[in-house]
Amino acid sequence: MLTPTEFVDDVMTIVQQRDPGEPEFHQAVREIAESITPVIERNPEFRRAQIFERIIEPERLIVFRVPWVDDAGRIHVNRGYRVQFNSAIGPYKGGLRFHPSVNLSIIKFLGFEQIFKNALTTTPIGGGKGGSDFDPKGKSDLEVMRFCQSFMSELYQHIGPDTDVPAGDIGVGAREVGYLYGQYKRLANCFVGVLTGKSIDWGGSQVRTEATGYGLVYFVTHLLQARGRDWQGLRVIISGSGNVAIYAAERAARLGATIVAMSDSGGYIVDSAGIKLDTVKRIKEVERRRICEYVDEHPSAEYHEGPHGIWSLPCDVALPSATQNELDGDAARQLVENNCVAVGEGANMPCTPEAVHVFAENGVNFGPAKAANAGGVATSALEMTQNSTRESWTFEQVDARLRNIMRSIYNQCLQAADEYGQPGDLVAGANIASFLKVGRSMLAQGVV
Ligand code: NDP
Ligand code: 2IT
Repeated sequence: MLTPTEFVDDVMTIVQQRDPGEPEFHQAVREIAESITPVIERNPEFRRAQIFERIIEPERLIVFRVPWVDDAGRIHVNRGYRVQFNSAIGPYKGGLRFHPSVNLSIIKFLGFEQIFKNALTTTPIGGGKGGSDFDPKGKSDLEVMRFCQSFMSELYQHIGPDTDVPAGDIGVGAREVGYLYGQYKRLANCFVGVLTGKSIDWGGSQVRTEATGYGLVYFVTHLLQARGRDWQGLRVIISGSGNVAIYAAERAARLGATIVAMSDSGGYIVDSAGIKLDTVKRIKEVERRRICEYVDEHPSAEYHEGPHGIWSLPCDVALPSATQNELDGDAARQLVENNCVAVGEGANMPCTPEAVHVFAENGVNFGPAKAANAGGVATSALEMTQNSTRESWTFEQVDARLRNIMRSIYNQCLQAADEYGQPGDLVAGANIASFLKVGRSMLAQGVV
C-alpha cells in the first residue's frame, strides 16, 4: 500500500534531481501530487503505467535566441521559450508571457498547470506555455514589433493550428498577438487559426478579450451561491490592472459589486466609492501608463506604494489577478480577519500554499486558478472552433457558452472532491477531475 507521503516524496525527488533550481515548477508539481494520491491508490493502473511520472516531463521543450534591434540601432538578445507539455487530449494550447522575470521554472509551472486547466474546460486542448524575458514596458510599438517578428521567426516552425496554438498572457495582448500573427502568416504563407486572442476583424472571437475576467466572476458566482449570496453590494479587491483584472472588475461591477482597490507592480489604488473602470482602461490599456496616475483624475482616491498592502483592506471578495505567489500566508490571515468570504484566483498560482491552507482552515470559499481562470483558454478553444469552421459567433453566443463552461468546471470540481472523500474542497476536486481525464487518455494511447 502506497502512503500519500511516499508518493509525493518519490515524485518530488524526481523533479528536484532532474530539474534543480525550478522552485515554481516544484511548487506546482507538489500541489497536484498531494491531491491525486487517492486517485493513484484507487487506480493502480495509473501507477503501473507511470502516468504522473510521465506527465511531469514535458513532451518537448524549445529554448531559443531572440535577437532584435532597438530604435537607436542597438542590438539586444533575449531568450525565447515554448514548452509543449502534454498533448494527450488535444494540440498544445497556452499563452506566451513577455516579462523580465520569465525563466524556465516559470514557463514550466505555467505549462504544467495549463495541462490540467485545459482538461477542465470540456474542450479538446493539451497543455503548453511559452514566452520570453523581454520587457515590453517602455518600448516603442516598432521595437515590440521587431521583437515579436524575431520571436516568431523561430517559433513558427514548431506551431500550427492542429499542433500548438499560443495566445496571450502577461505582457502579451492584442498588439503583440497581431505582430506575432503577421510574421507567422508571412513565413508559413498560410492564414490559419495558429494563435488565439486575435482581433475580431481578422479571425478573433467575441468575448476572448473579456473571457478570463468574466469567467472568473462567473466561477466566483457559484462560490457565493454556495453561501446563499450574490454580488450585490459586495466590496471586491482585485490585484493587477491588466487584462484579467480589468474584465473581472467590469463584470463584478455590473453585477452590483463595488471594486474598492486595484494595483500594478508599483502599488495599489483605493477608491471606496468604487473604482472608475473607464479611467483604469484608458491609463493601462490605451496609454500604457501607471496605475498611480488614477489619483490625479480622482483626488478622493488614494495611492499606496508597493502592491502587497492591497490585501490589508477590508473586503468581501478578493480576486488576485496579477502574478504567481502574490498573496502569502500573512495576507490570507489579514483577509480572514477582515471577514473576506470568497477568493477566486484570476492569476496562475497567485496564492502561496500557506495562503490556500489558511483559507481552507477558516472556511473561505476558494476557487483555484486552474478552475477559476479557465474561461480565457476555454474561449480560445471556441476561437479555434470558429476558425476551423470559418464561422463567427455573436457576443451573446460565446458568452452563453463561457457561462456554461464555467458552471461545468465548478460541477466537475465539486463532484470529484465528493467522490474522493473531500467534499467542498475545490483544490482537490480540480486536480483530481483533470488528472483523471489526462491520465485515462494517456493510458489509452500507450507508452508515448
Ligand atoms: P497583463 O500583462 O494584462 O497584466 C498583468 C498585471 O499584473 C499588470 O497590472 C501588472 O502590473 C501586474 N503584474 C505583473 N507582474 C507582476 C509582478 N511580478 N508583481 C506585481 N504585479 C505584477 O496580464 P494578464 O492580466 O493577462 O495576466 C495576469 C495573470 O492572469 C497572470 O498570472 C496570467 O498568467 C493569468 N492569466 C491570464 C489569462 C489571459 O487570458 N490573459 C488567462 C488565465 C490566467 P505592471 O503593469 O506594473 O507590470
Ligand atoms: O493562463 C492561461 O490560461 C492563458 N494565459 C490563456 C491561454 C490561452 O491559450 O488562451
